[in-house]
Amino acid sequence: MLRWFPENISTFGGDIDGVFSLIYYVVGFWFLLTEGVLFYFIFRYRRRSGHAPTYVRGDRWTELVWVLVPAVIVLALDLGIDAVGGPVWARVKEHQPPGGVEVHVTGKQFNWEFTYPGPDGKFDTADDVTMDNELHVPVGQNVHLVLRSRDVIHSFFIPTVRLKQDVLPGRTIKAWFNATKPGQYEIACAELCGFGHYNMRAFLTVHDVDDYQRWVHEKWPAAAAAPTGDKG
Ligand SMILES: [Cu+2]
Repeated sequence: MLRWFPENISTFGGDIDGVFSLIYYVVGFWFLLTEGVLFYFIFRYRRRSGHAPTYVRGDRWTELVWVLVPAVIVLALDLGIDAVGGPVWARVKEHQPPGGVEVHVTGKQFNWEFTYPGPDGKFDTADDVTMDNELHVPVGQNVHLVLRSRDVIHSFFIPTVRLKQDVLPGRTIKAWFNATKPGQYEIACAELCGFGHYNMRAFLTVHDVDDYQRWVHEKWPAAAAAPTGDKG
């Protein structure tokens, strides 16, 4: 695994890192090899007195092989990466596991707004609770995000959760994660969205279960008695 990565605190983060590492090592190996061969050839076949240059037409099989063999290698490696990445994509992006909590996220120049359903457990009602730049979730539960933008394209990025999702005006996009470790983690906007983009920063707080109940009790007292585990 790559040591310079941020800490992983998400259930699917290991899978994402696995695909990233595979691509990193495959591309890194071939990059070094091909650049090495390129510089060797540049040196080996440099201009020297007494050596006339050869005109290469590229229409003989021995010459075509230099194109066709790499093409087959690239295709094979692509398919190999697809074979590993496909199931991870299906698990993380195409499927929403049941249960947990739901939070609506709105990107706007230049804040992230997080909306909770409030005491009645329903969205788009008068008691919804909205906070700027603070996402609070319980540890070990599925967190369902419903992402919207009020103005331009943003990208919702929690590095430690290995979640990055573009947020587009006019569209509603779902995402989810399940955090494995309490703590406070950074949320960023990963799409250049205007002059305040650099400052479009929020924090994810992952609470242990009791702590989350305490936080909910503070924010919307009527809901404190209700058990978590139901989707809002
Ligand atoms: Cu943004």
